[in-house]
Amino acid sequence: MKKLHIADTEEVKRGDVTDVYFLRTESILRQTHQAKNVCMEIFLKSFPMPEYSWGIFAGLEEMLILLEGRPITVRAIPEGSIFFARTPVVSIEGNYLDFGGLETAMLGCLCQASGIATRASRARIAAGSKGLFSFGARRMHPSIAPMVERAAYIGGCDGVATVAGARLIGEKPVGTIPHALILQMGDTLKATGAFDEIIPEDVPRVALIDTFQDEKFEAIRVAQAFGKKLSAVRLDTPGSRRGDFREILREVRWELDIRGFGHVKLFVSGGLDEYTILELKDIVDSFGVGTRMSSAASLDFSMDIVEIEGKPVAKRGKESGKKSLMRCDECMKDYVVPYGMSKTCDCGRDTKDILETVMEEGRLTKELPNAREVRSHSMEEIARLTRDRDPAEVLNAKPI
Ligand code: PCP
Repeated sequence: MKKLHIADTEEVKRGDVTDVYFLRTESILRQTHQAKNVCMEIFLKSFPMPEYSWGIFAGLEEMLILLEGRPITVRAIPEGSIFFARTPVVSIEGNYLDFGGLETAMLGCLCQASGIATRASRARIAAGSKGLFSFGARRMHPSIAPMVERAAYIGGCDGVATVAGARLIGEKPVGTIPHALILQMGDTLKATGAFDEIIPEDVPRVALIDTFQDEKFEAIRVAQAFGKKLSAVRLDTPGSRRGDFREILREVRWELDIRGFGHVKLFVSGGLDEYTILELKDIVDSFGVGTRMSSAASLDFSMDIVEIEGKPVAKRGKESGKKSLMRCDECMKDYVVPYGMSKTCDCGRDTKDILETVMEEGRLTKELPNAREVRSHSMEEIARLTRDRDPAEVLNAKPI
């Protein structure tokens, strides 16, 4: 059977996904016996958008899978942590020949996942306590869908849509009804009725109401037909009909409420991001976010030598020497200091080094947290960052 155009785990671990100049570097270092024991740091020079002032670190678990068994030591901030530009998120020590050739793959694990997790966290902050679901796997290569949805979940999604993504994070997949079902059955009520008859009872009954008719009248129709059984109506209204989407949603809410259907929630999808969520969150109960989350801008981490044989050295534009990243948990402020140095926060509190040793001589120093635990850590960090602050200000969004 033909293979998809992807590199499998073995090929990536073997170093096949590497820029060829690293292979050439390795052979030159071997033949000249010039390979050195180095300390390399991974950090982000700057965020891709001016609105971003922090990110959510993701992809560490996959990066460590690539490094397992190699005689190196890794310190990293915990997956799911908030991080800032120009702060080291990973520090690796060992002989360059034992890990240097994996730079391409290691950064690839971190850049894309952190980009998605960061965009998801922004949607999380915008949505507050409203439902937030990852609906964007269809916009990315199918082979990475589990990674994409794990990152979206870590960033703050309450659930994911693909079976493989849900399996990876240990949750049940979440979904409603596609237009394809309604179009083939010819009517929204018929399709919702068939769903209700055939799909197990523990799956919420969510009627998609933008296929044929005006959403207001379809909402009334399905609510009258299904009453208490109806959990929500989903509006995936196409751009050509969207007009003032907020007004449409407000009207649907009004019409449902005055007829005693206050229990029917509003579920929205299509073209959403943190900014549209901010505009709709006071009316909408759940958001399904696809493209803007799954294809979020990659965060361009780089990996640079900062020590050679224990002596500080770095290229121009990069501070040399092994570092500690001292965080004040109260202020969520970080201080980059020479490794092992203590630092008191400007607020007077102690700080602690959040670059924790996670791998020694190629073996994990502790069991890695599962996806749910990583997400919990991320939610705690976001809560600290956003405490007593307006979501729009945290997101550097235009005030609503
Ligand atoms: C899309 C599908 C996804 C939504 C929109 C993601 O609608 O419902 O869940 O949209 P986004 O990528 O713009 O955020 P359709 O493409 O109409 O698909 P379907 O009929 O299967 O719902």
